[in-house]
Amino acid sequence: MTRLTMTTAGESHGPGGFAIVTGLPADLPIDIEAINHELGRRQGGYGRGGRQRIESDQVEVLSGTRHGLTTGAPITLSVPNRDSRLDDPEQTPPVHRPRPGHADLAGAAKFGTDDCRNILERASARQTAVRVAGGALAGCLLREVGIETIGYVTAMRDTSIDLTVDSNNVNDVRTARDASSMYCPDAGATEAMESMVRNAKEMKDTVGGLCRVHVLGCPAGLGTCMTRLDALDARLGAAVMSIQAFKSVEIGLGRAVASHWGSEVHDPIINDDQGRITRPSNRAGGIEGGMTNGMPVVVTGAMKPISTLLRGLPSVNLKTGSAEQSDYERSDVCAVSAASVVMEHVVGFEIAAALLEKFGGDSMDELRRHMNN
Ligand code: EPS
Repeated sequence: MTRLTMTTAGESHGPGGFAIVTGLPADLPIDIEAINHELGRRQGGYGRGGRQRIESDQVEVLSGTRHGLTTGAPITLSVPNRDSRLDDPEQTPPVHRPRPGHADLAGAAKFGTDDCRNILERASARQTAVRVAGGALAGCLLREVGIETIGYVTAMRDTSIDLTVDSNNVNDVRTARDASSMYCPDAGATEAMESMVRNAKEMKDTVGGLCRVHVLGCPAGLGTCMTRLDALDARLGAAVMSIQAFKSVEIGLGRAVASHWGSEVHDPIINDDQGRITRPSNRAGGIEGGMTNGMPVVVTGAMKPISTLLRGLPSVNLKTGSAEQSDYERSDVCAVSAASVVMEHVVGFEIAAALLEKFGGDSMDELRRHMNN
């Protein structure tokens, strides 16, 4: 069996973002409209910059499908850039004054240059477009087997919401999220967050926040306790931390476990009225010992404020050595809403990978047979 993998390539102002996805079974229907819908959501959210008025992201599938179904071969995805101008020295000038918090300075040191342009072009969150495309592709598989993901913005500075999402309320939560300019399923919190973004813009500053993803319908036993790097929480952690600007990831209660007694943290194991084992709470966030336990998987990630500030931050010109404000590149004031879409899809991708590792199957029929067994 091939492990589900995704390799991406592309620069922010190059011809596009590209991904090769391997390991999906044959005969999976690919819902291009659903993938494009997620690409559209990723471009949205209050606080985004001018680039999103130029782009209109749409995926092109260049290999691995026929008549709308996967063949089992590697799938090549392309999300072309309209704002493609990488080789024009006037349009993409050198960047000598690194932005604190961005990849600029560390990348310049690593690659031995005083021009951060090559680094920022690859480090740019523009790359998340094709990652969303790959994640939404894996989402086609999840949907076929009854697994559902939902991601939203759960906090920004001193405003936060705390929701329990299950099969009874997931549709309402999604409707409320989709009605929110911040992708936050609470109208009051949305208003507060919008006003923070407005303030940030006025101050020529930026603002980050927390995103949360719930995965419903996961069978128990995805991931493993046997080889620790394959533990599902370890893999979800790596996936979420690989999103640009993410500085922490938590499963379930997360770091709050450190401030409670064991009896307040661990979810009791009880029989329901039909004698089936169930859990009355889900503080573990659906994962125990690196494996799903049958409860919804709940992952929260923190995105820092975007490191490109209109007013700049103290920096040093790498060419001259003089103290100057950091360079400004067109950017977003807040991209937390978009990040919630990215997070939903990188989490979904890892869940799909763990599902295929447990059940396997070269075709959808075979996967379903294995799951039914
Ligand atoms: C992004 C496109 C980029 C940035 C942003 C995300 O476009 P441009 O650099 O042309 O304005 O707006 O990138 C970053 C936040 C970053 O750190 O590089 C996008 O499509 O999401």
